[in-house]
Amino acid sequence: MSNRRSFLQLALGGIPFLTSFRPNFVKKPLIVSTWDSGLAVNEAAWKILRQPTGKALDAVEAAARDIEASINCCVGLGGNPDRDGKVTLDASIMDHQFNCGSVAALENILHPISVARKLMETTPHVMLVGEGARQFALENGFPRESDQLSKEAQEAYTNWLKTSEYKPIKNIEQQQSKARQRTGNGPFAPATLEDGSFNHDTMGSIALDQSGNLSGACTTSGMGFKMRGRVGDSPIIGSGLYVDNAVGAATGSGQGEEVIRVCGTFLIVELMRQGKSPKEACRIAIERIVAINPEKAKTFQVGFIAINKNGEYGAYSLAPGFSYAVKDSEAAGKVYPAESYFKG
Ligand code: SD4
Repeated sequence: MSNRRSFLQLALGGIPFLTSFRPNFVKKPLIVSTWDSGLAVNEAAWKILRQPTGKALDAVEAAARDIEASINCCVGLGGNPDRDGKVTLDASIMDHQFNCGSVAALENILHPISVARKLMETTPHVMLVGEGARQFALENGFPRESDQLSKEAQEAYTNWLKTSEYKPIKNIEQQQSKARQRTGNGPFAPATLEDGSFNHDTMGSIALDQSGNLSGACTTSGMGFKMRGRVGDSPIIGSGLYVDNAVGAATGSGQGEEVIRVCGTFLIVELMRQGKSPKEACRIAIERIVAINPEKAKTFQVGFIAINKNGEYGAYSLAPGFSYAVKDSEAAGKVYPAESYFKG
């Protein structure tokens, strides 16, 4: 998809010597979001992007808010809790001028993405965590929501407690490697959920508005049944989300620890700066993760999406199953399966 041919290339029948020629023809507006659920959030964002003055920043925030307000395993207060039964949220947002804001391990607040934006716009800071993030949110008028888990999350947690046999044990972290050998996942966040699906569905959205500006947002409840206080890639600028308005934007979903290790989205934007297409850049970042430990790479999922300044987009994942949703001015929204490094 990243290699969508331009109008000029199509008109000339895709003459090979023109394939690297990039005419000054930018496809905008455009929004790309992770997973099939990106389809719905793109629609929420489109109400803003279709306006001539609609801002990509407002659009990606609207996309994130849309899913934060729904019940699903992996985003918002309805998501799966940590292993102590608390839902802790991570989110980040970045605009076309390197302004960025993020919150991590935030509890009881419905819209972490808007807290991240508030932080970005009203303070000199980039990131707040835990109790400080919640205090900031409450002081800024975000209502405090209850600790009650959603019905779905309560069921999943109850099941997880059974199979993991988790009981809070002092210094359990020191026993992790043993436990992991015994159960495969031990007290760590499991890579897969009970039904076999990967333990994530983070919503990352990247957009290009009609003024040609890029922005991105990423929001998640993180890996279900994670250790208390664990922070993934999603709120870390350059890992779960990065935007450089001169080049492009990238975000992703999957096992955050592995994305943090390679500064995944910063890497993708830098690769696009060097001339790689969005899809190639995502693929190279995935290969970088595989190269660290090819055997281990078979046990988890990471999926990246990217767009560039020309409105080209692409994605690539480690394992099959990652998908992404695209909405541009040409078509109704579409979901595409991402190509993956491992084929089965
Ligand atoms: C994390 N990247 O916390 C996230 C996981 C994810 O839905 O994709 N969650 O590591």
